[in-house]
Amino acid sequence: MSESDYASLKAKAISQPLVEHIYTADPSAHVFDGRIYIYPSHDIDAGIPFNDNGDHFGMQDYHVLSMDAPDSPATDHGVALHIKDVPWAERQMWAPDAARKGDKYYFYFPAKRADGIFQIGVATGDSPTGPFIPQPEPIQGSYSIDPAVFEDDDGSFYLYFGGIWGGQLQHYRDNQYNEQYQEPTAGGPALGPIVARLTDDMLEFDEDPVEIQILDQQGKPLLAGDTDRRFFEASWMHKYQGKYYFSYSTGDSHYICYATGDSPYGPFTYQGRILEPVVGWTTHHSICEVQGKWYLFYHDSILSGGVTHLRSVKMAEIHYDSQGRIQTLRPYQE
Ligand code: FUB
Repeated sequence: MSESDYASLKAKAISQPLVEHIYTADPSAHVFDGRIYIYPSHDIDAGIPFNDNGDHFGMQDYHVLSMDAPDSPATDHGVALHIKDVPWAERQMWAPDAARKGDKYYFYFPAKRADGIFQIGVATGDSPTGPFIPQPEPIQGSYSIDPAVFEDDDGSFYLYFGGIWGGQLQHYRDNQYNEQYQEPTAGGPALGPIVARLTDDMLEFDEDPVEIQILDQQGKPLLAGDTDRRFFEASWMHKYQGKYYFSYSTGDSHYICYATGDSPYGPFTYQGRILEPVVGWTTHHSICEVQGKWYLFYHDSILSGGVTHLRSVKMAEIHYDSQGRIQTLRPYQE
């Protein structure tokens, strides 16, 4: 696409970047004490050539953004955690999330160890904007990418995670790593996201992680070849009118989809798309209620002129119909 194509898409975009002085992606949004806090990846050009493993996503630190209200400017609170301060991590700080329990904040993040394997770490702080102090080791039994933390109504916290291809989930079965394991063939059930309840201190898994099933309307697992609907990465969980809404990216088909269920462990039944494809290969989101309205936080690569690893976080209101179905957003007006 030419520069003028991007200019015209920018004009048609339903929302503009929340910040433009740095590139940000993978926004996980929460409201703490009435203020919106966004935990994004901090995209940089690390000079690493593009490949299918996503090595060009060479992020090294995290910033936290915050806003008074959906139409207010976003504040960048600076570096909240840097890879040089994480003893076990070597590179690629990908999509994070955060939670509050009591008066402490817990920041969950994936990164690669020196041997190239992704794990998930946790860092703690006294403020929603950090700084966050990392635990010396990753969460025991954690693997793959894209942690998303969800607090249920009974006060239990769950960590959802996983992503195929560069996120390495295809190399795991029953929580065991084997490089020989690959994505199932097209006619087999797709790999599901993983969930584990967290311990009371929020620092470990309280149980063995389990794979979540995403079913079609007939109750059959989505197939690996069903790339328009199967799970790829970018888990998110929210609750709406008592139902659990699990949402995710379909990766190589570039949709944000959702599935609903009656338990934080699923199974979840596929319902439809939340967001049509954005500019850039990746799509990643969170959903958060702010002042009685619901918002999708997402990203695209318009500001960088389509550079897939230089993205900008955005937000747009979403709407449910009377059946609890989420209306699909088109990120650029026709
Ligand atoms: O930002 C790096 C990776 O790109 C994330 O972990 C994925 O979800 C995708 O957005």
